[in-house]
Amino acid sequence: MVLVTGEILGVLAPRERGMIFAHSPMTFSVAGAEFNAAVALARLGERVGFTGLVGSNAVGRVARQILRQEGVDTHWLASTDDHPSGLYFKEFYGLGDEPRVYYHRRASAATYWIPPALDQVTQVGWVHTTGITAMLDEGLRGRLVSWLRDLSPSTTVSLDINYRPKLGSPTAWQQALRMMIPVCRVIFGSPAEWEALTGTRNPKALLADGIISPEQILVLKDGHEARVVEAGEPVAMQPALRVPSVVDVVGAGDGLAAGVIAGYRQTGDWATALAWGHVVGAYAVRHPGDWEGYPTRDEVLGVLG
Ligand code: KDG
Repeated sequence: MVLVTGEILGVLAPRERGMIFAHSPMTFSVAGAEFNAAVALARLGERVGFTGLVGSNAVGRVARQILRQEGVDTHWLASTDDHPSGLYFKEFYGLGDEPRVYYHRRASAATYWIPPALDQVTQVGWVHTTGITAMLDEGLRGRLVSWLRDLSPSTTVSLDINYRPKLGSPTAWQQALRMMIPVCRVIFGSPAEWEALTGTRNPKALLADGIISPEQILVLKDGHEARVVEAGEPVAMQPALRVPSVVDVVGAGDGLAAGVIAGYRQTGDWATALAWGHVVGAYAVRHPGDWEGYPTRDEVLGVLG
């Protein structure tokens, strides 16, 4: 089983491209990088659970409904009346593919999450989280890092860096990653994220500088290709899929990570895992919403033939 942890947010996005203005018709959904990954993993046939804390507002209620509908185990998802779940606005405006995002998440329910006791996660073989969670709150980060450190050595821990400059300065991100990286085995990140946060995108330099260790696996991804690097050496590479047009890029990276995790767990082969990741990322960008367009396992296998 894969257990995913992080913050679940409400998402408000206008129905049409353009700036949000008075009386803009809006759609409401829930997302968050780790929520997205959990949905993708479930669609890909993994047994998945989500651990986190949601408010007892509409965000928490809808999140629980969606996770259950998608087949994600919500047994480890707690609710609180004391703090609301966070929200974000997504506004498609301007020339680029990336929307503008506005966060409303300070001191949200998620920052008060208490990790499950270790004897409740003995059947978990893989734990996935992202740098976003580590950046939300210092206390949360401390609890997360010590929980990850105390997990059984047979549990693989993966981290998607998910650099979001709005959540803190590069220095604050560097501090968070210095704590997170040593407790993770598989680290997803784009070459641009590594460069912004460490000064280099070269895996050998990351090793030489002691930022990563030889036992760690890097999944380097960008819009063009993805690579798996072990002990500084590339072990697999796959070019990204071409898509006719991009509708919404948000959630593509989470889907790619989930595709790689599910693909690796189900085939044991990194090149196949990257191919799965690209199909999930390609489906994601073709549909509005963070996670709504993720494919099922059968759809992934259908594309790959
Ligand atoms: O990767 C998708 C996330 O960016 C989105 O769901 C919101 O969690 C979020 C964040 O911090 O940007």
